[in-house]
Amino acid sequence: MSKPNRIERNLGHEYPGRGSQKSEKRHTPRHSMVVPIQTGLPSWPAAEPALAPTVSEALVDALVGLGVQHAFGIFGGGIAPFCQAVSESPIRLLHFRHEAGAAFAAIESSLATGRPTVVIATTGPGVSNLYTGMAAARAEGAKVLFISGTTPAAQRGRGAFQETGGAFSSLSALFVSGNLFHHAGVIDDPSELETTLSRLVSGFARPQGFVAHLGLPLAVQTARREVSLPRVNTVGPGACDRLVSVECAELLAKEPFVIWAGFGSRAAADLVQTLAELSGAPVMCTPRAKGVMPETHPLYLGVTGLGGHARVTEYLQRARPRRALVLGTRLGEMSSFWLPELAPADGFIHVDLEAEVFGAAYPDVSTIGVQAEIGSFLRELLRAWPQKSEPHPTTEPPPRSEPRLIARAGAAVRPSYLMQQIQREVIEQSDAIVMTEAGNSFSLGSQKLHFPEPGRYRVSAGFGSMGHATAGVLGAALARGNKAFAIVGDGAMLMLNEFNTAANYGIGAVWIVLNDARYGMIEQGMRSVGWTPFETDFPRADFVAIARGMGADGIRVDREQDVAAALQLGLASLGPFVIDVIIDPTEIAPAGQRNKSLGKQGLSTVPPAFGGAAGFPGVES
Ligand SMILES: Cc1ncc(C[n+]2csc(CCOP(=O)(O)OP(=O)(O)O)c2C)c(N)n1
Repeated sequence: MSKPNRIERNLGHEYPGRGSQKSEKRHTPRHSMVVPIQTGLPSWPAAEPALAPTVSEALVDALVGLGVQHAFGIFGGGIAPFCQAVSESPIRLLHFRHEAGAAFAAIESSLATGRPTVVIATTGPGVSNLYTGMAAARAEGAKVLFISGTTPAAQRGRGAFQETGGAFSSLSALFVSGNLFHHAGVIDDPSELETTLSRLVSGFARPQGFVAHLGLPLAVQTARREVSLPRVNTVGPGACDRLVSVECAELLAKEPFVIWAGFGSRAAADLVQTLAELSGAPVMCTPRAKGVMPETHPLYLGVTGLGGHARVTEYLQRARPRRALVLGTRLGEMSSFWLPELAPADGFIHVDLEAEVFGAAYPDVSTIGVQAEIGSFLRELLRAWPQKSEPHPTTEPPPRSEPRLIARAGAAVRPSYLMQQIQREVIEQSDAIVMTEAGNSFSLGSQKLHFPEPGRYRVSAGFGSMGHATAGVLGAALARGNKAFAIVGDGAMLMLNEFNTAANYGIGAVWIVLNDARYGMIEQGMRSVGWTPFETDFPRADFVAIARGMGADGIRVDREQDVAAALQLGLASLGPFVIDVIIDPTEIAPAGQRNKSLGKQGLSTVPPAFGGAAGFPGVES
C-alpha cells in the first residue's frame, strides 16, 4: 500500500473528533455509511436485508463525525424523529426552556471548544424564536448548525399548522443562504443529503465561523436511505504570500506602529506578543480580544471601543505611531466607535480572512488589506522581519493606575468594587470563562477586568442581545470544566434565564447579577444626554428566590464586605448558582462613548417631543 502523501497525512481521512467522543453512551454505527456495492445475485437462503438508516440517523452520524458533542434545543412534533436520533447518539442532547437560550448556549459552547454545535427547533414559533440566536451566531463567528422542522411540500399553502418553509410560509426567509446563513435550505428529498453534508464538512473546516440552517420535513426525517459520506477533505487557506509579508515587514519595521488586535487573532496570541516584543510596538485590543495580549504586559495599551481605556488615545496622540497593524477585527462601532484618533497618519495594514472588512469601518483611512489567516500572516511576517532592525524606541505606554478600593460599610455595592473582587476571586483564582452582557456589565468588564490569556472573556460586542450571556453561560460551562461566570443585569436575567435547564443538568453556571431594579444602561444613557429618565425602573426581583424556585441555588449580597465570600461560594458550587448583588445605581458605568456615538447618529440632547435636534455635548467615558 502506498504511503499517504503530505496532504493526506495532515488531513487524515476522518472528520475532526471522530473516535474522540467523550460520552457514556455507546455508539454503534447504524450503517456502513457507504453506498452498497452490488456483487451479483444474493446467496440462498436470503439474509434479512438490513434496514437502511433514516435520514435523521444518517445526519446524526455525520454530525458525530464532524465532532459535534452537544445539541441544544426545544423539541416538538415537527422535529421529533430527528430529536430521537440525536438522543440515541453520543451527542449530548439538552432540552432548554427557550430556543434563544439554546442558541446562545450553542454559540458559547462552539466558541469555547472550536467544535461545531447543533441547535434544534420545531416548526413555526420554534424556528422564529431562533432568529435572534441565528443572527448572534453569525455575528460571533461561531460554528453552529440550526436544524428545524418544516412543513412537507404537499401540505404547504393549505393552512398547515405552524407552516414553515416554502413559498407560502412567513418564515421562508430563514431558509435562504446569505447575510444570515453561510448555507441554508429545506431538504425536500433525501437524495439532497449528500450535497448538503459536503457543504457542512467544508464549511465547518473553515478557520472562521460557519452558520447553517437545515429544514427537515417529517417525511424526510424518517425516510430510509443508504448515505455515502462526502469524500471531501479541505485544505485551509494557504500560507500568506511571502512577497506580501516581506513588503509588510519593510513598511512596519521602518517606522513606529501600533498593533490593534481583534477577536480573529485569538488563536495567534503568542505570535502577537512575539511581534510586539521584537518590534517594540504596543498592543491595543478590541473588547472581544481582551487577553490576546496579557493585560499586565508592559506593551499592552488597553481596550478600544465600549468601556475602552483613555490611555489608548492618550498614547496615540503622544507617541504618534505611523501605522496600525489591524488583526482580525472589523473595527465595528463597539470596537472603535469609528474614532478618527485611533487611525494613525499612514493608516492601516489590515489582516483578515474576510476581504469585505477592508475599508468598511474607516473608508477614508488609507488601508492595505491582506486577506490571510492571522497566524499564517504573523509567522511569515516574523520570518521576513529585517534582522538588523532594532525595536523602535517607542514611547512607553503609561503604567496602569487603578485605585485599590476598600470595602465600605453601610451602602450598596459599588459596581467598580464588585469588578475588583471578581478580578481577585474569580479571574486570578480560576480558569473559568467570564462573560458580560449587553448593559452596564459590558463596559465595566471591558474597562475593569484584566485577563492573562485569550479565551477567558466573552462578550457579544457586535449583536449584543440581552440574554446572550444569561443563557450562553450554560454552553461555556459545559465546554470548560462545568464552570463559567456571567456578569449580567437584572433586566437581562428577567428577559431570559435558563436556571431550570442548568438545574436539570447540574450545569455549573454562575450568574453575578447587577441588581439595580432598573434598566441601568438605558437610565444612565438618558441622563448622560440630558433627558429625564422615563420607564426605566421596575420592581426589585429576588433572584435567589427565583433560582431556588427553579431548582438552582444562590446568595444575596448587599454589603461590600460579603462580596468575596459570595464569589468563593460561586466558585465552589457544583451546580447552578446565582450571586444577586444589590448594587449602587449612582455609580456611572464607563459607557460614555456609546452615548456620544448615538449623538452622532442622530440622538438629541433634548427629547424630540420638545424640539431636540441631533448631537449633544461630549460625554467622557
Ligand atoms: C434583546 C435586547 N433588547 C434590548 C436591548 C437594548 N438594551 C441594551 S442594555 C439594556 C438595558 C439592560 O438593563 P439590565 O439588564 O438591567 O442591565 P444594567 O444595564 O442595568 O446593568 C437594553 C434594554 C438589547 N441589547 N437586547
